[in-house]
Amino acid sequence: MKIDAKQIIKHLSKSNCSTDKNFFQAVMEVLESVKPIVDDNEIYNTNNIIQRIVTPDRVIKFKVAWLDDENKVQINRGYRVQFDNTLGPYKGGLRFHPTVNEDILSFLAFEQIFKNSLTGLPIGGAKGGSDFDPKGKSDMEVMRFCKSFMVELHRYIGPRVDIPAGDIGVGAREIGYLFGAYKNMTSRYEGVLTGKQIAFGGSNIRPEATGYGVVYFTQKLLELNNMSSLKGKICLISGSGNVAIYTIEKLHHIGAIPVSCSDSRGVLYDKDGIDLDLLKTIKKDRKNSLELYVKTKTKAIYTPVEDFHKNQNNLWDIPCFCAFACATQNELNKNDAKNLLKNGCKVVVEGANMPSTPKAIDIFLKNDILFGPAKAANAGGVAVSEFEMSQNASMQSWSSEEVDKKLQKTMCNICENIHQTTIKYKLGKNYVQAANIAGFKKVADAMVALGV
Ligand code: NDP
Ligand code: 2IT
Repeated sequence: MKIDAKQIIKHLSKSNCSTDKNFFQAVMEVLESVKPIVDDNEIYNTNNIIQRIVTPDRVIKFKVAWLDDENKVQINRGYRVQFDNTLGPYKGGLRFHPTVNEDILSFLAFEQIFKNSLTGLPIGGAKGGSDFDPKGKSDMEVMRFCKSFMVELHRYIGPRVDIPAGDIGVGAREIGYLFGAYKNMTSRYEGVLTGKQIAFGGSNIRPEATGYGVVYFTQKLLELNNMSSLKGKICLISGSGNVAIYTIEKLHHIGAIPVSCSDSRGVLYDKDGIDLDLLKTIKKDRKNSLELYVKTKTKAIYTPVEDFHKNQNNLWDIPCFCAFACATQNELNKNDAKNLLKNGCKVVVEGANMPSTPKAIDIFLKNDILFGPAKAANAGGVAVSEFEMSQNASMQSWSSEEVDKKLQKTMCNICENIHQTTIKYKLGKNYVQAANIAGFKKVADAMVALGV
């Protein structure tokens, strides 16, 4: 069977009413990547694997009505995209952000299938969330929203059915309120959400897992490519949320020099290395601007978004050895990629989901910048989520050391697996294609084995 990716997108467009720009971008990348194994494998054709894998099992959409602090009823949209449960129960985060819509969640749920496959753990792919914006809301408003959200969501999830977790705008606080609501509504104390606090069934190292995993993955990638380690190297990081902060923390642990971070309002550059305690204090309640940092560290430079391009402080203009994109989708474009190249960057790794545009990835691949794609590099978060599920199911709690060791092993295995895939399929250093092939093959073969 010959894949015609454009034809498949056309077919998908007909069955979707929204403009699915992000979803189609994610689908296109996977379909282009897996051509070599699908074109030569008739069994995938007989079983119509491509059409099946790009079509979500179900998209659940619901209304979330909640009371604000002035006792006014507010309405938001809630979603859960249960994309595929071939390898295990649906698994993936919840995102609360004003930009959330079906397109964004479909792309994230689709990516999650292959990421979860790469972990080697028994988990399928899903994503959910709401256009609710936790920013500027009181604690009680967030709690009431989470409760209303769970009133609807609890019908569709369960520890062997679908296990949500955090993502942008959903951290330990939101997971706590969501878990409390589920427990109260069902009278069941079970591992239905991951990213819980330790006191009520959370796993050690889950908050750190994605960021630490990104760095473990990068270290292995450098080793397999006979490149020098990150020690003493200048690193750029975008974002200043969960993934960015723990990427910075692990980079400090191993003696690298993380010099930047960012948020939706601006970019911070501290050539002496980001002061992590100060950053954590500023970002604790997710309200403050990074501008506060330069009040304490006067040599650091803060550039608000409005001033980008007026000077040289746009994040990806800063010279570095390695760049970690840890904020959001499509945050790193063609021009950013050119700037990184011009300034001698040797490695780019994706901590966020799909942060690089296809044109940016093209530039990395054509110019020998070693590129670690999101599906592989940021899988540490969901891997430790699965460890949390295991601990909950067996009523146990593993030590930080134990979880960290398992996380390191998982990230090294993922890197080794996609490295071997580049060799087997003669892909050079194209780890994007390798991650897609390795992630896809496991799901596709299982789909065939399970029948329709
Ligand atoms: P957080 O909510 O903790 O932090 C998100 C960060 O990204 C904030 O600094 C935020 O800035 C910034 N950001 C978000 N949207 C935008 C935007 N449109 N433009 C500029 N900056 C933006 O989320 P996480 O750190 O958890 O998630 C970051 C990325 O990592 C996402 O792509 C997520 O899907 C991915 N990811 C997360 C995992 C996890 O375990 N949490 C696991 C794997 C991937 P501001 O505060 O100003 O909005
Ligand atoms: O994108 C992701 O992998 C996550 N947001 C984490 C998902 C999870 O279930 O821990």
